Amino acid sequence: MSDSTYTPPDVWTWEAPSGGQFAAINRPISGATHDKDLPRGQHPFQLYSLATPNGVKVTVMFEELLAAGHAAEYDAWLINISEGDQFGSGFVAVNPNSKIPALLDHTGDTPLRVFESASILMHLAEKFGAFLPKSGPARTETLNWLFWQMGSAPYLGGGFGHFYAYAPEKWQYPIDRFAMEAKRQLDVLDRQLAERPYIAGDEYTIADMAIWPWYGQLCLGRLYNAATFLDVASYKHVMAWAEKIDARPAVKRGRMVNRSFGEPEMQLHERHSASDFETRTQDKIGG
Ligand SMILES: N[C@@H](CCC(=O)N[C@@H](CS)C(=O)NCC(=O)O)C(=O)O
Repeated sequence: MSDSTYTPPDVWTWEAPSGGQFAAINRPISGATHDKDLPRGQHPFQLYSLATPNGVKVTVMFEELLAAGHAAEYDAWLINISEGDQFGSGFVAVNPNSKIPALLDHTGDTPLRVFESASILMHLAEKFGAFLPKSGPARTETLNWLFWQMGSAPYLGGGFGHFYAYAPEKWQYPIDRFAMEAKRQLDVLDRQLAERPYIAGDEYTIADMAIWPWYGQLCLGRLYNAATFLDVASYKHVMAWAEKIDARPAVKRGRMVNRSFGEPEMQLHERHSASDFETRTQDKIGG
């Protein structure tokens, strides 16, 4: 695998896991591996997720909506992707792509499935008329950056993060390739944030909520332990924006929901009510 003389066969076949973190859950076919219904709570929105950057986008959005007074009460259920929960039949019915986050919206006559984090953010923003300008250039600019995030973050996560932090060995070629791209993306953001307080302009929007969990948390030293390697301190405007968003109470709560790793006081495995942040974190309930 690390042999530079490797010659790809005519037809790739799935053999032994390729090694590295997550190798056990990677497979070249889609669909359910086992029957498992999803739980349902009492609120109109049922979220099935995990506090990775893609999951945090949506829990931050819910907590921001609630903080702004919208009726966005939700139940958040933990999907443990390292144990294969995303391949259960109930989850696959909500997201055939088997990735968190996935949402069931029960506010209509029939449950509506919403998957892909940007689709969930847009769905909620439009439903509540919040964090996305309704029309005009400001709306377009917000969507520009929302979709920039969807296209760019796989180079940071699946590219840089995978080869820098998770691959079984360190190979210079992919680390150079993706460090270069991650730094170029940070520079794109830095130039944008030099001119305005939030990504898309004067307002905090779903574009900030999508980009911060990846690039903001990278700058805050929470992703891949790569802050020094990528010299994130040199992106001063991204850094200041990252800290400003990190200070929002709803962002702190959003980071805690469906978190099953890290400090016990920051872990709220399931969220069913606002009081859970005071009473149901892992330091309180243990286990
Ligand atoms: N483009 C998707 C990406 C979602 C995604 O990659 N989720 C990861 C966790 S961050 C996942 O569920 N991985 C499980 C797997 O690959 O089996 C989105 O933004 O919702």
